[in-house]
Order: sequence, then structure tokens, then C-alpha cells
Amino acid sequence: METTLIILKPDAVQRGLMGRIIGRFEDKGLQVVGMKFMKIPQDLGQRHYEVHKGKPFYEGLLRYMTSSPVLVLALRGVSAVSITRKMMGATFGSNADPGTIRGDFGVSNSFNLVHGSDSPENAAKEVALWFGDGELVDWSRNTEGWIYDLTGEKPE
Ligand code: IDP
Ligand code: MG
Repeated sequence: METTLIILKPDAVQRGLMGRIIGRFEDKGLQVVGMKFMKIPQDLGQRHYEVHKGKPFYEGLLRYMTSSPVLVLALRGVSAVSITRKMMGATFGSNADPGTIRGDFGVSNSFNLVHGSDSPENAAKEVALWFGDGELVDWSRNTEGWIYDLTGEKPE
């Protein structure tokens, strides 16, 4: 099982799309194990987007992400990172495929609704950056045995 970090960005919150986007992840079978509604403090935004420091879009990205509240989620599942990245679609709304979150809900190349960790390594780092010890909830779903085939050695 992987746990990945998803952020519903300020445009998703302002446009009232939180429920529909969370619904897509729930429908797919991903499990919510952490959730936080917050206005991102400047220093946390900087740490999260450290890899983009110096790029032409960096300052605007920080302004956008800290301008208005976001919903931060920790989602768990088998291959949660690659599954959520596929569901998000390409970075730019203008060329994200229909059927993806970015492809269905937006057109902008910078206001693209959702962040998702891009590798299991980064997911572990980002989950630890955004959620403190004890803030993730380990809980078992009564539906788990219908979401995954649990009859073998590992969930299939
Ligand atoms: P990702 O969110 O699909 O992983 P990254 O390349 O990691 O894409 O970029 C992080 C975020 O920075 C994007 O989601 C988007 O909001 C913003 N961004 C990336 N490239 C551009 C750009 O060329 N112009 C404006 N904003 C950009
Ligand atoms: Mg990225």
C-alpha cells in the first residue's frame, strides 16, 4: 500500500469542486487517511515547491498556492501514486485528456486544480511534510474485501 499526498488547490476550493474531486478518488477505491483544510503558510509552500525554485513560474505558483485555502489529503491504496497521477492528467489544463480531473474541470496551465506526489519516494516525503505524527488515521474499511481481492498473499 502507498500513501500519497494530494492537494486540492485554491481554484478547486473557490470553484466548489472539492466534493466532486474527492468523489472521483473515493469512487476509484482510494482510501482517505488524512485531510486538512488550511491556508498554506509561506514557509510550507516554499518547502513543498523547493524543486521548482528558480523556474520562471515559481513565484506565481507560490502566490497562487498561498492566496486562498486548500484541502490537503493523504490517500492510500495499491499503486496510489501512479493511479492518482493518471487521474489528475497532464500538468497543463489545456492539453490534459478528457476523463482526467485537469482535463474535465479546467483549461488553465497554472491553475490546474490539483497537486499529487509524482513518485513513491516523494509521496513519503510530502506526506511527512504536510501531516504530523498522529495526524494520519489508520482505519479499515468494511468494503476493503470488495475493493481488492484479499484472498491471496497481497491485495490484488
Ligand atoms: P505537476 O503538478 O503536474 O507535477 P510540475 O511540473 O511539478 O507539475 O509543476 C508544479 C505546478 O507548477 C503545476 O501543477 C502548475 O500549477 C505549476 N506550473 C508548472 N509549469 C508551469 C508553467 O509553465 N506555467 C505556469 N505554471 C506552471
Ligand atoms: Mg510535480
